[in-house]
Amino acid sequence: MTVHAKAQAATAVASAALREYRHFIDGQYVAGSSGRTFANVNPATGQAIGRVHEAGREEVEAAVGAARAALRGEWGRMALGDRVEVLYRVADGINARFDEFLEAECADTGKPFSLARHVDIPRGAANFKIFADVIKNVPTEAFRMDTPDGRGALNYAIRVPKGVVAVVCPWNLPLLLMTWKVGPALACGNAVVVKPSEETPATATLLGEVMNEAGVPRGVYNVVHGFGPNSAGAFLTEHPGIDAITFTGETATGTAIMKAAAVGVRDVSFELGGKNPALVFADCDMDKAIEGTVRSVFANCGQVCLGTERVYVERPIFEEFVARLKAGAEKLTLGDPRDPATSMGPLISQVHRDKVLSYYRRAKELGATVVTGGDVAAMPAPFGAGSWIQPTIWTGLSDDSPIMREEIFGPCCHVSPFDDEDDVIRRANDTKYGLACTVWTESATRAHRVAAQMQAGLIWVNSWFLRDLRTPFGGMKESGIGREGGVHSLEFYTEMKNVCLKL
Ligand code: NAD
Ligand code: 6OD
Repeated sequence: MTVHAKAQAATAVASAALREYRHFIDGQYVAGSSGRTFANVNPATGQAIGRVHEAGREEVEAAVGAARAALRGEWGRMALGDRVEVLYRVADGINARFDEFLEAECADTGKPFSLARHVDIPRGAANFKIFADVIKNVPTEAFRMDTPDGRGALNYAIRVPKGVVAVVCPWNLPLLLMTWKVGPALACGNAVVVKPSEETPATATLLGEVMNEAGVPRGVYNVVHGFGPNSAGAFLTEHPGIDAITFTGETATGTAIMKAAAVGVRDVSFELGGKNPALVFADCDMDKAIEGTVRSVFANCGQVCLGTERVYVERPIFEEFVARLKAGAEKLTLGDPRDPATSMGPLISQVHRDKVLSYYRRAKELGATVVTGGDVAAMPAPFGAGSWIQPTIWTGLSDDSPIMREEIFGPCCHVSPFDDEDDVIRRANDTKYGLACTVWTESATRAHRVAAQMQAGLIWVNSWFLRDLRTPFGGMKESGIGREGGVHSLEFYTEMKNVCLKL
């Protein structure tokens, strides 16, 4: 791990005037009626960079009311072709203000600009474009049926929007994950009320301006800020005017939201936690496996739900793999998020760092061999008060250790040897989660055989986080409910009505 001695332009972010984040309701920025605000902190510096208004029930009521009115108004009547054009303009609007989104996302998360420039912001725009294309091209189903009079009947299905959709988001990929849900929701003709994470209010707020500039009718896109329980998140998901809830975040939060959704029998789509395995076979291309595993463990400082936290390596290559993974981790450069040489940022907050550090301590207590890392990362000014942490690799723990069973969501993994394909599949599947998995092998036969047996919604062979947005995305077991992506998103964001026409 390298730490940059030079501390340059991030100071500009830290010393800039405090931004104020208001709710975006009915096409306008509004302050909270309670007058309550909370601090928005840049995790790279630990400094407050903004104040965020906290929504009470009153703002949630106004946002849901605005969304319902939008459905009754111009948006509800808009022709599909016009809606598609509007969504293209939203995508263009994000691209036109690319640098503003980039600044805002990196200030909220501390992530390297190089990462957000290539992943978060372009995907924010693509999420509108792709779902505009999907809705434009989706066919419907029709059945010609026989009837006793010989004249027959024609059945055809019509898709209609669900209504007002609550979109509750996490902090790790704020714009990417929010638009991944707002894009298809709007493409299908719904109106949304978004609750961004309390840690990352900026890009959801900025998107309100883009929506207005793109000609999205007021009330279609609303944002309320605040926390989860007894705050905006709970007020929103409990609101009877919400027709469906789409949520990305922790499994425990999903459980609470599902209880709220039960009242009124509202539909849910959940992308939740993971404890994802990597299976590295002796017949892999070692260079590819190392490069991919370094990314899947450490990208975004390990704060990716799809990231690898358990690595299983076939015994003949175990020692070499661990040595090369260690070298890869130690090459990561922590430093100014603006510096193109920086490859790893901080964790999202001191609170999250405390949680990750508790696992670092626990691993040592349980007798793990600390291959590299294991502690906070000491950083020079102005990053000294940021939530930096060392990339960490362990070996030597058993499969039933909490390090191997609980989601840590930090830049760390445990590497274990294995001897037998069937046995490693069993061990990798022995978890309550089922989100993602990577398989590293040059044998196509093995790749198919193993992929077929993995209990995970997403299986990458010789790659990681390679995304085609037309494909089904989601988790098995406690990693989620439902699939989004391509036409699968339409299943959640629309209701289908069957029309039976007697001929
Ligand atoms: P979180 O569950 O703590 O919070 C997510 C959102 O839910 C926030 O906006 C929060 O304010 C809100 N919230 C919290 N309690 C709520 C409640 N009772 N009612 C309504 N809203 C509530 O998750 P996080 O810490 O922001 O994100 C990290 C977690 O998200 C990790 O577990 C990670 O695996 C998961 N995640 C999953 C995916 C996926 O695609 N499966 C993607 C990203 C993150
Ligand atoms: O790429 C996506 O569509 C997606 N939902 C990614 C999730 C990443 C989790 O942190």
